[in-house]
Amino acid sequence: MRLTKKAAGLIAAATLFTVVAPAAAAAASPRSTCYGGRVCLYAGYDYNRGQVDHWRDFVSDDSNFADNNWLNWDFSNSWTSMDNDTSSIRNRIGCSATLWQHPGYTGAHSTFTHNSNDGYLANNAIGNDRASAIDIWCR
Ligand SMILES: [Ca+2]
Ligand SMILES: [Ca+2]
Ligand SMILES: [Ca+2]
Repeated sequence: MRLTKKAAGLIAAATLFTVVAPAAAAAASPRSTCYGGRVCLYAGYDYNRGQVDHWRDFVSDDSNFADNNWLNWDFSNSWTSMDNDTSSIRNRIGCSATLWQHPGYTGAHSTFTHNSNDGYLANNAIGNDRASAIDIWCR
């Protein structure tokens, strides 16, 4: 006689995965996003893409950049002067903003309307690495 073995398998599919997406390391990305209510200036072309992320945002006029340092991506002080170093701009302040060549709002200048972006200031009147003041029309 032969015995037929029957294997009864019970598979308990206790496969319940609770996937908690880890908080994205937002701090690791450049500050190329400019939030509402600000004008954002960048030390490099193209909002610092692929470059050292020195940036700074403004909510009101600043007549002289000589006493402003760039911020790092994590908002820390870069200890690098932002005077004569702006290369691109995003405007989200809600009105136009003008960059000026010299402190006190004089010299060559370029105006950027609300919601505009310019990743290459070399072909603007203000030029590359020349801005020393910002005039925000509505503040
Ligand atoms: Ca620059
Ligand atoms: Ca330009
Ligand atoms: Ca200047």
